[in-house]
Amino acid sequence: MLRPQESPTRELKSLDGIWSFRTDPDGVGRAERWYAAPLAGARDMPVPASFNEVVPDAELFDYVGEVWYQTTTRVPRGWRGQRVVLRFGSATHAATVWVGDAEVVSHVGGYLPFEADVTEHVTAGEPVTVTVAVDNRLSWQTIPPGYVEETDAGPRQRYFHDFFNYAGLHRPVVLGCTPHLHVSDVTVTTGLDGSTGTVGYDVAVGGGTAEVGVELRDADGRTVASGAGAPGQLRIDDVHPWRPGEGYQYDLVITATGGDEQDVYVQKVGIRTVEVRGTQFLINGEPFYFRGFGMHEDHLVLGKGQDAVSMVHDFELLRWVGANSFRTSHYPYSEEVMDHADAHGWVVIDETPAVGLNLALNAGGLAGSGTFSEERIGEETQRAHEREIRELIARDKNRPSVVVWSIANEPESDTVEAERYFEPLFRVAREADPTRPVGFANVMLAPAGACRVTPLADLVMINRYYGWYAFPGELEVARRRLDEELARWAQDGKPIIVTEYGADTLAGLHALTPSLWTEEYQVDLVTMTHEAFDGCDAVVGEHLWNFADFQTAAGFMRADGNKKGAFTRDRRPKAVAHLLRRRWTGPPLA
Ligand code: GCB
Repeated sequence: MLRPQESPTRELKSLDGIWSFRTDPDGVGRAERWYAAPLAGARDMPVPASFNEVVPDAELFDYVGEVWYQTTTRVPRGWRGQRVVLRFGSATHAATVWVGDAEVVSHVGGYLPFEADVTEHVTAGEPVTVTVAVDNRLSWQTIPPGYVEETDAGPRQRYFHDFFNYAGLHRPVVLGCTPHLHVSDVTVTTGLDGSTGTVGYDVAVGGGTAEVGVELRDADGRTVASGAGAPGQLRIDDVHPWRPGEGYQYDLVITATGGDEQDVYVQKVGIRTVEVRGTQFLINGEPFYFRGFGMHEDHLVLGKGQDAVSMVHDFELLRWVGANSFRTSHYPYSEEVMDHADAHGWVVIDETPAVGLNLALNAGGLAGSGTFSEERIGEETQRAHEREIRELIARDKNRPSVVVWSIANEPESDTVEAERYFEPLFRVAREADPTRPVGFANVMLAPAGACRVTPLADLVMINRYYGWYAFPGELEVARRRLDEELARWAQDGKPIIVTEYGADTLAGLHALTPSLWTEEYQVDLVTMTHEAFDGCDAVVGEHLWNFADFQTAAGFMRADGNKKGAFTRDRRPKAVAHLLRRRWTGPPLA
């Protein structure tokens, strides 16, 4: 799905700001046609943001069900005769949208965009009301999964992943116009051969047939190659590649012309290659070592709301600490984050929202029961998972920053059922994008030899908590076990990225003797872990868990959330951040 943009033929109007908002605990809004009139009893709610913490109200914080958002805007009068599209960056986890009293689109999946052609429901120059019912419920059929339990105090959402179920309109909402004949999609693939670069492109057009022409312009606006026809291949001499740390991008200016209409869409292109060769991970043919974090879209009050200040600040902290990469744990991040990564040379492991597919973890009373079964995670969930993979790749396929698709985090992976569940999903990912390696983050419960899903992957990605969940306080034993496990994985002959390691740490808690939760212990554990990585050639990456402390569901394992951050939730460095900075800004790692 194309990212909306302004171009010579396209305009955008942001619908971000204060919307009317109300909850619908009795689930009557649809029957009562709340979209057909101003929302009664509504309060103000900012968009984009999670709704959970904006109001100090425990019921809203833990609310389960549909909430309603409504805004009125005026369609620019210059849009007469144009195709008008309404687009949401995301709605967590499901949404139905009305324009006036016409239902225009429904979408399931909380972290990917969707849009509706609303041309026939709007009039240029006239006001229009947009109403959205957003459902934050997770079920056995959703990705991520969960279930709603009826308790004496009302419904409670249960889920198996370790981050708070923030919900709402988390990302920008825009109204845009294009000509009726329009560029509807483009796929680019890039190659490098010495100083020559190639850009393959395939353009799709909607609303009629068109002649397609493309021009590739460098960052100074000079045309360096051009072509005609919807699919084609461009050759660029003296190419300026996209590199980690230097997000050089060209503009592919696409022009579609048909009848008396013309559309222009500009696709950014970073020319780079990605390859797994033996135990190496190569970007532009050179070995790449991942330094960075698993992260979360998580901020005080904003929850998972996209916010430019927080986003740029987080990237500046990543830069300060010497990171070169991150994983979008455990769901696709906003397109604003991905644009920034492309433009500044961040290397990204792009993850679907398939987290919590493992009843051996965080499953309370269900613990240990079979995860993959028709009553729980069965074919319908698998179809939802497949859709998430397809939609993620459709959104991010042209992004140079994305070098790996991670199709799940810590699923059950040591059973025949798991292998059966995942085998077709790897195929889906590879069909949708034959150019990037595909993997998933393996859980400690399925070590080398026992994991039946990692053999399906192009690389080994493991989350390991030696010294924390395993051998807490016993760093010597932890080190031996970690060495042994890394050596076993190395025998697979694939690169290993340790996608999580770390320790919960309360900023400001100190001790002279090894003591869990202290800043010293986090430093000691991370030091021990790095020594193990440095002793294993197949390890090509280290992503500490987590970049910053983050909110979780309530539980006795968590102190106001997960505290494994290198930074606190308000982005102050813990001692470990300085350790990472010394390691990551020192001489390059092997
Ligand atoms: C994991 C999960 C991550 C958790 C983390 C932890 O393995 O992938 O979502 O937050 O462990 O801190 O327990």
